[in-house]
Amino acid sequence: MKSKRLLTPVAAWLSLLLGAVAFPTAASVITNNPPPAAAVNARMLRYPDVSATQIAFVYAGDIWLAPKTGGTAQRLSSPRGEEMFPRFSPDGSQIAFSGNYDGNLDVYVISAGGGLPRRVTHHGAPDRILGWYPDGTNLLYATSMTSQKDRFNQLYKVPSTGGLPVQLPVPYGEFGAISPDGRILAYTPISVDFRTWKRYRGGMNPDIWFFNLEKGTARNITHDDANDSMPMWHSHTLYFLSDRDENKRDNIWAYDLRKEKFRQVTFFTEFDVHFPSVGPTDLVFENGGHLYLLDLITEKYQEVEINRGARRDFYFARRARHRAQSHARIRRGAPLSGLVAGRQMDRLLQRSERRI
Ligand SMILES: [Ca+2]
Ligand SMILES: [Ca+2]
Repeated sequence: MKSKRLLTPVAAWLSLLLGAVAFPTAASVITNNPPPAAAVNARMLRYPDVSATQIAFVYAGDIWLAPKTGGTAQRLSSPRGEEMFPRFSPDGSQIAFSGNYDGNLDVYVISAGGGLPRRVTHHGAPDRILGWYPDGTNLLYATSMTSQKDRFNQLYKVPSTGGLPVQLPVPYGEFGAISPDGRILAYTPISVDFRTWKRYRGGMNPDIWFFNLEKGTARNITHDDANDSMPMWHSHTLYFLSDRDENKRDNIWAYDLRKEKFRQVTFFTEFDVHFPSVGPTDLVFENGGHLYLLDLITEKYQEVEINRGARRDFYFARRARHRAQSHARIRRGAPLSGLVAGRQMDRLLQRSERRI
């Protein structure tokens, strides 16, 4: 009995000791030995757009810029709020985006070269940027500010320099784009683009409509029970996203406006194409977390390689963010001053790069 009573406290003490030793050891493995850069999953590159020379995309809630040909990405925005849907102006000099800085989404415009963004919308409802008018001076966005219900959006036009928004004369709108001559709005009244549904065929799938802004007439273009969304104008072609192929996988499709015929452009079978956007000579989209660039002349596409240096930046960005923000002393209620943190963070990232 004596030995049994002795063994029990000794065993308990040993297990406590081992536990105390084991925890810091495990923690040190996690904090001091990050996985090699090649193993870091930096594929979450979302909501891209392309100009004549650059690709803008969102990673970890910030907007990044990379050369159109691939290479090292540079971070354009640093506030803690999430930015979405960067959209280049037609000349590529400015980027409109939606940012959530004080509890709801608003539209901002920032120079593609960096600096302070300019706030464009101010309503308490979420305002999701869709793109620029071809004139380069107005923006198209979707908002529920006058929907009287938050279950659907309507389309609005607003000057990129700010001002009173004007509602477009269609009852609902989720995604849309203005034709190069400014006469036709291509749009979807509803959307499943933020859903996780696969191979869905039902009443929530949108069709793409053409609304003639001069005549006030509307025409259903796609007439299909598949998802037809994200209309993008280029010359005499309307590109769009659709899961109308035999695999019911979202791919890029094209509608020839002169021949009035559809053709499939991309043929992904494993993952859906997400959130494509068109630029002057290319179309960019995300598939499986990677970015792809599609040449609008040849309609051939290839992955855009964001190089290892940038991927390392992404990894260290997670840890450097908090240190940089504390250096910058961002005041509550003034999150845009976080752009100052961007410069601090860049310096920390450079130091991190030198260490590895
Ligand atoms: Ca952000
Ligand atoms: Ca808003």
